Amino acid sequence: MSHDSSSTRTALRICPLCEATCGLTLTIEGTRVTGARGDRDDVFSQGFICPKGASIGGLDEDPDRLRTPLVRKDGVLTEASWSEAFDAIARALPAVTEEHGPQAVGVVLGNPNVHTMAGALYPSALLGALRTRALFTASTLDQMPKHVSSGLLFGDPNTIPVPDLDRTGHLLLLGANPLESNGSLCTAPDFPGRLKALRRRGGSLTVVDPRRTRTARLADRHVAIRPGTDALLLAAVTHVLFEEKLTDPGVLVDHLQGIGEVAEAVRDFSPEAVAAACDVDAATIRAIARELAAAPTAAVYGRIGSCTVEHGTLASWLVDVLNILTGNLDRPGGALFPLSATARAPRPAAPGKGFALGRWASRVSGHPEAKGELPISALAEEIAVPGEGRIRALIVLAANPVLSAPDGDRLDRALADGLDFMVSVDPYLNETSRHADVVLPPPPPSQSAHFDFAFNTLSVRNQVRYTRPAVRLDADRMDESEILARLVLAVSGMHGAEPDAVDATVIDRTLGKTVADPHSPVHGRIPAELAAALTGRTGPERRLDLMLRLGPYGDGFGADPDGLTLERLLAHPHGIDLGPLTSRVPQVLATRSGRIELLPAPIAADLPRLRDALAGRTDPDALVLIGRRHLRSNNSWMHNVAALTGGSNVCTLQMHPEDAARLGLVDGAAATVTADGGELSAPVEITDGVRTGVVSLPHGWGHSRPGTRMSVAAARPGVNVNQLLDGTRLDPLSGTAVLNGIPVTVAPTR
Ligand SMILES: Nc1nc2c(c(=O)[nH]1)N[C@H]1C(S)=C(S)[C@@H](COP(=O)(O)OP(=O)(O)OC[C@H]3O[C@@H](n4cnc5c(=O)[nH]c(N)nc54)[C@H](O)[C@@H]3O)O[C@H]1N2
Ligand SMILES: Nc1nc2c(c(=O)[nH]1)N[C@H]1C(S)=C(S)[C@@H](COP(=O)(O)OP(=O)(O)OC[C@H]3O[C@@H](n4cnc5c(=O)[nH]c(N)nc54)[C@H](O)[C@@H]3O)O[C@H]1N2
Ligand code: SF4
Ligand SMILES: [Mo]
Repeated sequence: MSHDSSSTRTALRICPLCEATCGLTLTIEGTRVTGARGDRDDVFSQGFICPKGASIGGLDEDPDRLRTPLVRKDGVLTEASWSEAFDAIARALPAVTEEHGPQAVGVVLGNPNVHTMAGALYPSALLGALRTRALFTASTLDQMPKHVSSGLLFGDPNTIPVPDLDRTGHLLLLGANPLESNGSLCTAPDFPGRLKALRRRGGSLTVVDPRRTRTARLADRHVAIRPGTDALLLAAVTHVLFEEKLTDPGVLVDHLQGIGEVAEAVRDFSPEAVAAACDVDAATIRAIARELAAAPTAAVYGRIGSCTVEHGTLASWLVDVLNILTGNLDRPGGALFPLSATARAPRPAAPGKGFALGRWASRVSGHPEAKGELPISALAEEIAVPGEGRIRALIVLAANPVLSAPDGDRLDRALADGLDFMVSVDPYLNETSRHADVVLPPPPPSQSAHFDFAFNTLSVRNQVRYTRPAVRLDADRMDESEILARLVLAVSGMHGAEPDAVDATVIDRTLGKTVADPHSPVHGRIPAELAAALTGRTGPERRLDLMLRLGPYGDGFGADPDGLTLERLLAHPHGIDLGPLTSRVPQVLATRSGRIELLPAPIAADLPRLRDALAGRTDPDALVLIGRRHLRSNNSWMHNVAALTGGSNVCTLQMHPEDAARLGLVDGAAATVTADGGELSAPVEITDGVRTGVVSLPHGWGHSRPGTRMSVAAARPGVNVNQLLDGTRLDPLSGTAVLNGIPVTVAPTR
């Protein structure tokens, strides 16, 4: 690789900007990324690219991106050296734990942790070193309901089935808009093309969404449901399957328990009973059920609009209940469990430990933990409310909860006034990181290696790809893996040790366990010899090699000489295709019964709340608020790339013409929106793309706070939709914030 500053070359880089994980071919002049196109030879994405991927050069060289650490000196964030920054952390954080106990240090993990290698490899070591339960992540603004339903049904919260997009005959898609989001919990580069291919091969698509989205416009049937009522709709579809004797779980029947109980549980939810609440007529609901049952293969898939709602866990559960009852779970063309190259190698089916909820609770409001996390909606009160166990220091990795979580103003105040010490690992000085005492900036994507530990477990095809840094790390920057390893050392009393020590510890521990496992190909071998056999230039690469070799396709350190290793993967720069998804039940099940537990007790206990929702809303003029995503945006942090601003990517309040007329609002007028948590004013965009009774604002805007350094975003700040929430509306089983279906009033701004 040449680093001559005048030369032009290309390099491969897997795009980290959304879950589609497209392979990109970057054009590099000197050390600058001057262009990006889809890598036609990528085994998975085959040349697909979207406007965000094409603009990655602009993001990479954004002049507002921090280059050096910032350390607060006399109240002011000041450029500092890496050693000053880690010295400050090593002085402050262990002292907080020592004085106030481990729960006094909170950790916040944001979305980009699933898009970086560092975010996959180091947070568990960090949490282990801190011994804190004060963990808050973007999952409780997102997919936690799916983790909970999977944990309860299958015994493992990460055992999530994905729709077999390329082979299914029918897709029932709820609350997702992959034509803008490019898909989520379903990694599929060129999701739009795959939906069009479904139609071309004679399959059908039903989209349930209060808005007529670009995805809905591709559908055979678009159901403009009333927000927040998907669980009712799905319960009614389930009801019809039982009533009309359309259930047929097929070969799954030997691995199921609780079918009769589910039939009983949905008895009250007839299409006629839910029609008014959902604002979907009973005949349509029956048609949805019959189509699902009649399709040769089908998959039900729900995302944000079915998760971040009052009954998010129930809706997520019903999605898979329907896949199971129609015999589509675990069969080609249905919904299947991917098998990632870095997953644990499959072992013989056996009962597992099951999934427990609520093993502890949050201090102030007593919210139960889910998957070891507390609701991020409760972060502000856990800092602000005095008492034993209050959070006094915070480590924020790749998160911007001041904009992304409910009631940002309260959190903003809590971060400003309630903390003794805060660290942010973030490339930007933004609404959240401006409160930190130390900001540690990771390098731009071009200077980072990439492997999709998370998304390969959610991928519509088994495949494996790895890209090394496309550009050499600038001398004054630090790789994010090293940043996080040094952070682990700084909080463990090992400040100053070599960061590789963290990786070596993980490798030793993993090997120690694996050689003791009779099902492992390395059973009985000597850990030190195996560790010495690992290849890779860096700690993260050696860990990747370890996982690949012990994984389902691995060489097992020689047990299968044709198996996967890091070296073999490096020899395939466009990736290795590992074939279509295959059936994995019962081997994937980890419930205590060893079966799919169709009606878990926590779900049954939450059903009365759903029954209460049958009453629906009575005021015909009532409005509810929902969100939306734009193709050229990404949560709160991509509004600083000039190439992606403008066009349809705007922070407007979408409203149906009838509602606008009733309220005396014209297109472009300022409207004041009021809800539990506050009010804001946004320009109205009148469109019949959103149904009556519903208004929509995108999230991630509101870049108007002082002390940030995002000049492009600040020029078009928009408003923070989450300011309308007070943080009290949660899906109780998962602790996920209700972000869709919020009652609001709207009036012209005076
Ligand atoms: N109303 C409403 N609110 C929502 C949603 C909604 O639909 N409606 N969606 C929710 C969802 S699904 C999510 S996932 C959350 C996201 O919530 P967050 O994760 O809190 O928000 P992001 O905007 O993704 O912020 C990511 C942060 O990571 C930084 N970052 C970017 N790249 C890197 C990197 O490589 N390394 C590091 N260390 N940092 C990086 C960014 O600068 C930014 O500060 O928002 C949620 N909020
Ligand atoms: N361009 C872009 N891509 C992204 C992101 C981004 O911010 N921008 N964010 C990334 C992240 S973190 C995630 S989690 C994924 C999310 O990926 P998706 O789940 O596809 O996200 P959205 O595009 O928000 O689609 C949610 C849809 O739900 C609808 N909806 C709202 N309320 C309800 C309801 O009650 N019921 C039903 N049935 N529908 C409802 C909304 O109108 C919207 O069209 O996208 C990822 N990709
Ligand atoms: S679809 Fe997602 S992964 Fe693909 S280029 Fe666009 S942002 Fe990157
Ligand atoms: Mo998300």
